[in-house]
Amino acid sequence: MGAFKEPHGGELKELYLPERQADEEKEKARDYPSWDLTPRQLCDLDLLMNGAFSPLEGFLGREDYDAVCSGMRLTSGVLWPIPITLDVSQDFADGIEAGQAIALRDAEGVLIATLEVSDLWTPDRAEEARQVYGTTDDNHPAAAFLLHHSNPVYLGGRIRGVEPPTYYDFKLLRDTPSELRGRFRKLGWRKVVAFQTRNPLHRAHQELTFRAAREAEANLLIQPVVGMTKPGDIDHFTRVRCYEHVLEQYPEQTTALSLLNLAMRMGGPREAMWHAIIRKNYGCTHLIVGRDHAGPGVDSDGNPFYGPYDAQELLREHQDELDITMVPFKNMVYVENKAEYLPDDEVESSDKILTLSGTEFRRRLREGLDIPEWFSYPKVVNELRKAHPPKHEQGFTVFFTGLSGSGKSTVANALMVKLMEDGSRPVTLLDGDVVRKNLSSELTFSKEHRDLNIQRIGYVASEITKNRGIAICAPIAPYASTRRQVRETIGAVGGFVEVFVSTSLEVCESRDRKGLYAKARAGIIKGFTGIDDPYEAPENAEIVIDTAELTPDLAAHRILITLEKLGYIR
Ligand code: PPS
Repeated sequence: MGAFKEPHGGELKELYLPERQADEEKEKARDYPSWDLTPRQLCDLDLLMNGAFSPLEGFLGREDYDAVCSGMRLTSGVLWPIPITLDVSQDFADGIEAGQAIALRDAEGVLIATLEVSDLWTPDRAEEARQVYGTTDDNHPAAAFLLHHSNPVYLGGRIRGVEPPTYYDFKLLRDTPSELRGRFRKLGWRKVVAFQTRNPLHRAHQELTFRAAREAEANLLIQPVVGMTKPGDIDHFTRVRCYEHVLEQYPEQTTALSLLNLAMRMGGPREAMWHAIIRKNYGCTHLIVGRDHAGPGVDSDGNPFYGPYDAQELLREHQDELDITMVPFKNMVYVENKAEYLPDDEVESSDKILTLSGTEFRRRLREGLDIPEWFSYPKVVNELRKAHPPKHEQGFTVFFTGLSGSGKSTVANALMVKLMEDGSRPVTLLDGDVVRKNLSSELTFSKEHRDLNIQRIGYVASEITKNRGIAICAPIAPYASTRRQVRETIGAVGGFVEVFVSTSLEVCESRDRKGLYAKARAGIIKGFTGIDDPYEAPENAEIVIDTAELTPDLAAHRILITLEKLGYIR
């Protein structure tokens, strides 16, 4: 069958052992040194074992690695653009020798595969970044990964697959290359155009993909990446629900959806080649390649890492050898007077074009504003709105900090009651004293324990915030760096508003409600904040309140007004 000619002149390399041998391997592996796979290694291993990375039969050995980095080919001469390597810690590598087998396990300790180590070496990872991605700039996700997060030693060798990693989500949409080839065969799809994506699809995408397939007289495979994409991308759960809605828009029997557990590198032209090889392995005959395919964004000087058409050019150069056809992505625009999408080179000068930039789309989504139907499908917009609610439906944390006796708890209580009266979301108060009695009951007031206490409060608050509730925290939190960490953690999942209760030490000490300042001055309590332990005042708190000047009621009211201004309440 012409359309299903095997890639690289060879067969699909599935690396799974037959069942009996897999059972024996599991037994043997009990005595092997065991490596816990990182999320990225698990994605790579999954696609190695299921044949998506054919003709690779394991993690690259040193010679293949050098050849791939410098010349985009394996030592056999076969094109392979991205080094697939197993990076391990120095400690782990110190106990390993070439010729030995190791166990590769997932985060829960399940044996996924064993590796017959043939090579063990310390690569020059900066050189790898330069050769493969053309940069060592930290803004490039793959270069930053190599320079700051990868492990220093690489192990190469053949893989013996024991069991595929378990994924509990969208099982019916996850296919191995042989499953997908089988489906194409069964459906009689001799030509298949693949579309790679890591973003939600809107109407323009539906139009361009369908047009690409029609022009190639082929069927269409939407194959989005659900492994690892660019940091900051929309989570794959939301995206896949969106893709399922978009699938309904294609004529029946023309288009399939299948998820790809790929860990993307954002490697531009080389990554486009890699995507083509993978799609070929999945039985596709064409791949749509857009402007700046798998682009990593801009470098620290604001310049793009790759030219917008570099990926298309590289793939065009190698498409015959790879035996997959590159289909350039057409820029589709909505022509209002014709009420349809057209490629921009087919637009006439009298046509009225409507556009909505990505930035404007995200702003409207964020602020709950109208998104026109010509731009996207209502069901898709609805999914995205659910995942990214406007600010007044997002969770947030109000984080009080200030000296003991500054009035944090009183104002925090008043604020809690007012927010409960408003009733928009559930409210939890994590007061310093109360936390110390429960969550942190075993902790002292040493620097380490205070940090741990604040980290615990931050963790609970971030969970509440993520789940769209309101967390009010009121510890002393005397150290700026710990507060910064908490701000970062919570800011990534919702709102964070810091309230500095700036009531002076003199006032706090004169109040001395619990008599603790007197004890601290007398040396009975050691390491008391403001007396013989530092309080680092915040420099960029959203709100500053001095309870010597404001009643708790007014203070809480001021915070409410700020929350309203910031858009968290209405
Ligand atoms: S911290 O630094 O954020 O972990 O402190 P926190 O958990 O908010 O606990 C502060 C309350 O503990 C009482 N207390 C002390 N505070 C400061 N320093 C020392 N050494 C200390 N020992 C006990 C004090 O009553 C604080 O209560 P508040 O509500 O802040 O007045």
